[in-house]
Amino acid sequence: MLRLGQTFLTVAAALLPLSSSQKVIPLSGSDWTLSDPGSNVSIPANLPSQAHLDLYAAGTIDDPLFALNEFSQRWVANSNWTYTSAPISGLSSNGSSTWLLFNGLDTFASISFCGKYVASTDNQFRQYWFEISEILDSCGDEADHVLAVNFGSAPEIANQIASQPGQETWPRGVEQLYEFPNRQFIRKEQSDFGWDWGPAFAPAGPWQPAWIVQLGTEKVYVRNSIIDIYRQGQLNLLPPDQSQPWVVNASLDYFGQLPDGATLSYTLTDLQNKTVSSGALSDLNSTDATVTGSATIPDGTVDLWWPSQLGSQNLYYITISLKSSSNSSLASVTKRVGFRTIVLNETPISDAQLAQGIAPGNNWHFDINGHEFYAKGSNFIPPDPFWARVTPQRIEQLFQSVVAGNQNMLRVWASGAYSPDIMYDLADEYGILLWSEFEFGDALYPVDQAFLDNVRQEAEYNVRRVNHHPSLALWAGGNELENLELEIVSEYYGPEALAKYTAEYETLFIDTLLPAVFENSRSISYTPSSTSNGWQSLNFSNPIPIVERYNNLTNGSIYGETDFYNYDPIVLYNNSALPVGRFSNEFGYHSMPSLQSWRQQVAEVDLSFNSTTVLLRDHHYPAGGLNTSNVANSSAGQAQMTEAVELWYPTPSKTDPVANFSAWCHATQIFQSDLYNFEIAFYRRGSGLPNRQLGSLYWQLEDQWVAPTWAGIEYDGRWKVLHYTAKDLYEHVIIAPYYNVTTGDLSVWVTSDLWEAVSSTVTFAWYDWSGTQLAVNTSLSADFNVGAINSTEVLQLVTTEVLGNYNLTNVVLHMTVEAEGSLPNSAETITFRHDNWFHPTALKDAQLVDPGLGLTYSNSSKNFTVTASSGVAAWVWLDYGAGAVVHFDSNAFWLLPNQSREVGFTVQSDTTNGGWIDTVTVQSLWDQTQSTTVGSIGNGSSDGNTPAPYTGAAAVKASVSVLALLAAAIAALL
Ligand code: BMA
Repeated sequence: MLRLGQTFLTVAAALLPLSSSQKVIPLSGSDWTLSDPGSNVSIPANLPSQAHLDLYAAGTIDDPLFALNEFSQRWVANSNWTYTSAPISGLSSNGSSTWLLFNGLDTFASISFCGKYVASTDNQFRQYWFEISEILDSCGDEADHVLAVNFGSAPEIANQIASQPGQETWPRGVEQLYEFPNRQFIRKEQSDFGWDWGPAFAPAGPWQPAWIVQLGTEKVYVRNSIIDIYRQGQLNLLPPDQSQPWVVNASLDYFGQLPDGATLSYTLTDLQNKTVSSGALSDLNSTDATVTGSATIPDGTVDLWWPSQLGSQNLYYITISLKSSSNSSLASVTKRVGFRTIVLNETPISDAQLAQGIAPGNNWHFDINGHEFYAKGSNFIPPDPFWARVTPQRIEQLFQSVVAGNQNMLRVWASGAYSPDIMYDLADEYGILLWSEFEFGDALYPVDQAFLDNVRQEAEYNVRRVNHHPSLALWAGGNELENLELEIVSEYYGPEALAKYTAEYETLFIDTLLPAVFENSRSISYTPSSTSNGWQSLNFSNPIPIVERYNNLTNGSIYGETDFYNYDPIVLYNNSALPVGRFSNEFGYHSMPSLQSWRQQVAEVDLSFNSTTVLLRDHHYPAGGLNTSNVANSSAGQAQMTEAVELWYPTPSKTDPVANFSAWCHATQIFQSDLYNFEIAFYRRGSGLPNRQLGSLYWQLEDQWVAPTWAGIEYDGRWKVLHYTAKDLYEHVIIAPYYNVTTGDLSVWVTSDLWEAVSSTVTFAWYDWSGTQLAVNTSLSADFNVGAINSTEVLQLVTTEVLGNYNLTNVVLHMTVEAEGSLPNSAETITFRHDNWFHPTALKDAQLVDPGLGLTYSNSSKNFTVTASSGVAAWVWLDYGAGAVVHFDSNAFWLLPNQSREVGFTVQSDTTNGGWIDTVTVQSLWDQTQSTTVGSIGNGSSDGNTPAPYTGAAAVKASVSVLALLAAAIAALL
């Protein structure tokens, strides 16, 4: 992976105009006041911001994320908020034009300058610019140069729009209603009105930077731009000819006055500032808002950009210069770019593919630089209910976890906000493909002309803003539109309703959004809905080239992507329940966060599974309205987790109530991981089956508060069990069991996503739980060849036949694979190793024994060593106390007696000055049922185990830590 450390420079450079007679005054800063006469508030404020954040900083409200403040702070969403600037200095009256430029106003804003009305806005996702020259000319002195932006209440305005006469309605159940209703009428982050993993704050405010720009005559300001890099002849959605030269198409969006005869040129440099290519742009085309041109760069001039683990993340800077006919600079834009092609390949299965055993139908996978690859990843949700406080550092820490978790793709889910540039910048550097979506989800939307025009503007702005990033993988119209929304209509409201709403769906998601992508970019594919069965036909001689397939399916053929949820925990290990498609874009089950995280947002007295606070923070299932007593729905979600634990695992039984709560939280995470392991292994095995399955993106990467959700990473960055086990199952070469509980058929497969065939050696060993090897008559070792991005069966048996002499509750199978090979685009030979475990009965029924776990820490090697001494240790778990975010190199693994594992770690943040090391504990499934004697895990006690012994230099620290543990335990009791 390439790291540049130049991210911020890049962003700044992209915005800086290079012209002497321009003045650009940033409005960011703390010189603002937030007020609402209705609630008698007037406090210092910031830009960018959202009202809740300023109110919290001023002490007017408590932490919005604490306990049930979400409910008690609804008045904030129902109020009108005005952001007022201090007098803006430096505005000269001799500029020929003066403009306000906002990169994002959330959402219904009325803007005034010098006390005079300027304009109103109604779309969180658009950039707005307004000329205020006349107002400035008639304004008094500098003290009057005051900007005020008044934000109306989004929930109230949404209700007003919904109740307008003649407004569109939909049948009951079509709008997935979380908390505030009517989100589909407004262009604002849809999850701001509530979702099943988050709170509903409906925040308001200037959430993105803003500027005042003054221009001289015949001057322009470039407010946005697009750079599109593609192979000559390339068409969206079709694999291009990789031998063609690159085309660079650049288009600048400006305001001001473009003089006649202006020219465009480009300079492409590498990151060391060495010019790689330069010249004039040809085929110039200008309007009163854009100026466009293109150049051709021969193939081989540049190195390709690749996703993480598939090659290097080669990046370049491109500067586009706009000059007058007399060669003086009008503007210049620099963006960091990469050269790659990425295509969502939905072409029909070819004869050659059929001959390889691939089932007929259509492909549905991504090709990077002409290569198919296995997409491994998860779904990204807004990392905070308040985007204005999401720092680049937080995104970078998440992306570090994504890459450390062996993921190469994120689906940036459709009902948050369009990702900020910094997110794409970081994804470019880390090699993470971002499947990006327009912000529509789990509803059908209005199609009146004003709404469509508004959407088109929003789409154009964002498509053009981010297109140059090599990490941009796809545009999708929205979330669960065809597979959920149109299905609901079809199932409950009949063919007439289906025809009407399908036509409306096409008006918005095909006729409006597709051209917003295809008329701006040749390099990016578009699909109207995640999830879908893909296109049925593609013909670029039609103005709208795609015809969706919907349910025009042929028996025996396979199409499209899958989305799968089943909250009956019996689904675990039931292969026949899982969908067989070409790609899985979401699947999952929720789990509780850790005790350490709960403590950040919930009072100590509420730390129990069914406390009102914990219960009501479970929004699965959502309240479906504004009631604050969603006990029945929340209980159903909580029950799904507890029933899963009771069905499959030893039930936690600790005497200390907080330790018991913690053990339950942990148990729900083990079930979640078990289920995702099973599903990821199933989807990945499909790469070698007729469905030629080429992607697994689970739901969901991370949390935006502390609550029971599908996340693998908690709000502060701590990894749940899931992120560790997904990392393991996303290794390149994996071995995994597939078991039919009813018939006893066990089959073991090796799956590889490497781009060349590898020969592998697999081993099998049977044990009882005490770790004694069993004389089971099956193969113990064998060699296999696994094809490129493929899977191979390496063992097949019927447990009842082979294990007839044994009690199945006392049998475990350990399987390993070792393969030599290379990563794509690398000559280095690597040994890939993976191991896995199979137990024929539920772990609840297994004859677990105390594995006698021990833990040591070496200060010199900075490694922990975990050892099992007296039995097979299942789900070994290294844990650590509050105040730090640490990722162990491996966790949630299994150990045989007399086996030990060294575990390194990465510290992501630490307020304990290294003290977290002394809080590390180790446990396994066995410990879940052992009673607790002292304290609680989160404060560093050992959950019923004696604190782990340390060796070497760390021993000194350890003795200090015993005191710290005691102090913490006493504090917890007081
Ligand atoms: C899918 C997602 C989200 C949702 C998740 C869990 O529906 O697309 O809308 O949060 O599952 O229910």
